[in-house]
Amino acid sequence: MSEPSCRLYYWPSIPGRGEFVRLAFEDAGTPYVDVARLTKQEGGGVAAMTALLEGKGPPHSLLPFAPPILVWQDLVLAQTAHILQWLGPRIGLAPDDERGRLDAHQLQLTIADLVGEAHDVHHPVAVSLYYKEQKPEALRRAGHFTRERIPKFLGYLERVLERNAKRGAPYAVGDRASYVDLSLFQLLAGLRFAFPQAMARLAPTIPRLAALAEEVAARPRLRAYLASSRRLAFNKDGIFRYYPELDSDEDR
Ligand SMILES: N[C@@H](CCC(=O)N[C@@H](CS)C(=O)NCC(=O)O)C(=O)O
Repeated sequence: MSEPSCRLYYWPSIPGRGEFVRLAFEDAGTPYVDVARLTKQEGGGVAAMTALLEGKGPPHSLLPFAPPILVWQDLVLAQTAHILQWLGPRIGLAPDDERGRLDAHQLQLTIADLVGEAHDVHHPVAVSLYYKEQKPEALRRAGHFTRERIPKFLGYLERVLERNAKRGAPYAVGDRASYVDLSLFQLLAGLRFAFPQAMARLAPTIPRLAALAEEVAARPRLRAYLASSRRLAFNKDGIFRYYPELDSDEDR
């Protein structure tokens, strides 16, 4: 992509939804500016992101609701799947044909749904409350999430891979890796971090997803990125959080 670089605005201390966008840039080797992770002196920090959310972005651009936000020239895009739908074809990480691109977008939206549900496990009542203020509800939600929702979503995604494998490709869409495959890697990494027991139980049912995640992690640029300090670790502030009690085998 031509200069100037895209500017990504996302919370600086969590991988979160921003990571789905970072992975695409990193895999493509496309330069980008991770604005909120720069210092204030460098024109970054959370204040720069807040300014964008307050409408201080390029004139005539749509006001974004929440990060991640991508800015390129006077274009301001929010919503992770929407960002990737725009970015993917420009950096060689989307199918060439329209149908393939539509399929990729549909899968990315499905991934976004699961990401949202993973978040809601530790925040089932309100985003504005702490986890400890909604723990009984979280425990109840976690049981349903790990026993019903993760298997349903991942079972579906496994079947998608199985169908594409019949056409000879070990990817979600088309015959080469797309941003969806990178997102599937990140989704699995997050779920394994947050729900290790549930994911271990489920492992025999998702061999293709597991193999794809390994292949994605071994892609040369991503392998280097994952080993670098640019890659943020999962933690207790992000979307994928590990609370042992939410990953328990107990019936609730
Ligand atoms: N559907 C949006 C969700 C965006 C979102 O919820 N962003 C979070 C950070 S991961 C946020 O800061 N939300 C603020 C809020 O919902 O009030 C997407 O996929 O990008």
